[in-house]
Amino acid sequence: MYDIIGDIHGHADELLQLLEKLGYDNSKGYYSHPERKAVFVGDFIDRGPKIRETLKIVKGMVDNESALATMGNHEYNALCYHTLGPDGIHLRKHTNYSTLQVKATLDQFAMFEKEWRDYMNWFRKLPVYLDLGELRVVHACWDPENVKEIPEDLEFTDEFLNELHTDEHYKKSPLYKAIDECLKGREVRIPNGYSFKDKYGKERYEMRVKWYRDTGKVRYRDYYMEDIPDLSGDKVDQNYLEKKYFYGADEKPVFCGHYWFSGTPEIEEKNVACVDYSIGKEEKLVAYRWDGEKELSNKKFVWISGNGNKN
Ligand SMILES: [Mn+2]
Repeated sequence: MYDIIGDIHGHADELLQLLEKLGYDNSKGYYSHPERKAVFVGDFIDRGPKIRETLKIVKGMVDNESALATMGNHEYNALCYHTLGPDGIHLRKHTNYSTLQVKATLDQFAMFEKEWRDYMNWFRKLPVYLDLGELRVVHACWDPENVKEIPEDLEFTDEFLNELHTDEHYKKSPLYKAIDECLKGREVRIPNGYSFKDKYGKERYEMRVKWYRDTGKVRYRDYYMEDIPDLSGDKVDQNYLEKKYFYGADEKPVFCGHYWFSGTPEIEEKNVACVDYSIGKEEKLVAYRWDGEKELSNKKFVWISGNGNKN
């Protein structure tokens, strides 16, 4: 059975505490559990104080088959940040914004360039999603149509990343959109000229949505990841949705990270749970202890509180 572990963002101390709480130990030279496997949802890097240690623990477990891992948008962004396009400019441009996001990682690897390159080569092979029979794991959003678009043996080589950034693919091909939604979630245009400011203070006209809510019934407050007070009580205007599909109640349980949730971990739906409760902001590093159940339960969350958390 599996323990699904949320976004770590360089918080290796809390990761070790969580693994110990879950009954994993280091007796084999990597963390393992006699009966269970961990599944990491990605976002190992950026922000936190111990990124190298985090990668060492996670990769050590994956290499020795005591864990599986999916790619997060931060690993993907790191690859693009370091990959040159045909014009000699990086695929992820080195703006103040993108550089701020990767600063902790760059600083901590400044003296360890080869080690960083080796980890990036490992990122290239991380799967975008994991379908484990009765259980699904993806960093941000599961949509069966997206999953079908993505080849199982996909590797994020320089060539492939460059191909994704050509006009033919970038922000428009089914493959690009499938990878983008798996890693970053579904975003929809906000109606009537409304916008909001993200956590970096950047003005956003598209909203991340709860892709497992019934788009025909839901109100904005239960669909949008951020509140827009003027829209909150209205039913979602389906004309603004590129896709009306949502992850239905009869689908297999799916786990994601990515959304910087706060407070006490709770399932999102009977078959959907997010395990990112913002250890990147010193809140909680969360796991879900899955024992094969089709209906998920709030009782199965296990977590470690970060320094910024008084709970
Ligand atoms: Mn993320």
